[in-house]
Amino acid sequence: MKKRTFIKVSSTLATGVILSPIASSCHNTSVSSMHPTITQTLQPFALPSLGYAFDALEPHIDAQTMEIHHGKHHAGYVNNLNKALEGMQDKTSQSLELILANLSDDTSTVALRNNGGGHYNHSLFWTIIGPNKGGLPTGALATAINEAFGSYDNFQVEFSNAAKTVFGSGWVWLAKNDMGKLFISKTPNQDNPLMKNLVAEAGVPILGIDVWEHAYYLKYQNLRAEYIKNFFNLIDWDEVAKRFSAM
Ligand code: MN3
Repeated sequence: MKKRTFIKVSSTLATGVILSPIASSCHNTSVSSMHPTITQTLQPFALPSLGYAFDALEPHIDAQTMEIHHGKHHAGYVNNLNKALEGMQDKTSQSLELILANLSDDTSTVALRNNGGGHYNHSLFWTIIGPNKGGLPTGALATAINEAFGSYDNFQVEFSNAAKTVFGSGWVWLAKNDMGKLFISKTPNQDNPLMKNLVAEAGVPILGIDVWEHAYYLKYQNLRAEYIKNFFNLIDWDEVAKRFSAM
């Protein structure tokens, strides 16, 4: 094989790991069939590496919180997800996104819902924050935010207010519906907008904030609003824009 051909094939394969479309076992208009996968496509699922050091998000998120959050909480979701999938032969070749999209409100799939959501949500979360980030979205994403919320400032207020008012444990999302429109939503526990049978508004999340107490309590204690304010100093808008454009 010529060197140039090899490089082309390699880069296609590398991209495929992240952006491979989901097998077409669901109909084309479903959001779940249109967006890139976040986690690896082959099971069993594994804890992804962070991509930066535990202390890299200081002072906004402290190193101890990151170490426990990634190494204990997220690892726990991955382990329990794999356990929940044992014996579910029909799901062993499915992407996590497809599994989540097909969940129903059925008590027999509670472990799959909680741990599958937990793995997906945290895998997304680590990638849309990073050291020396923050700032403002640009390009098509900025335009879409302005269209949906009037202005970036309004978006920030609405997103922050949603995050402040999650009762108990949960997440707040910026997501894109299958009409291409952005929306903000709150979900309890480890649910997310991919779970189209379980949420009020379905879509593909492109940004999310974890407002479980384990995400901030060591540093912020009861001051969730401070954590939310500082979260904006960590958002990797280039990464969010990639997810926005990928569908
Ligand atoms: Mn968490």
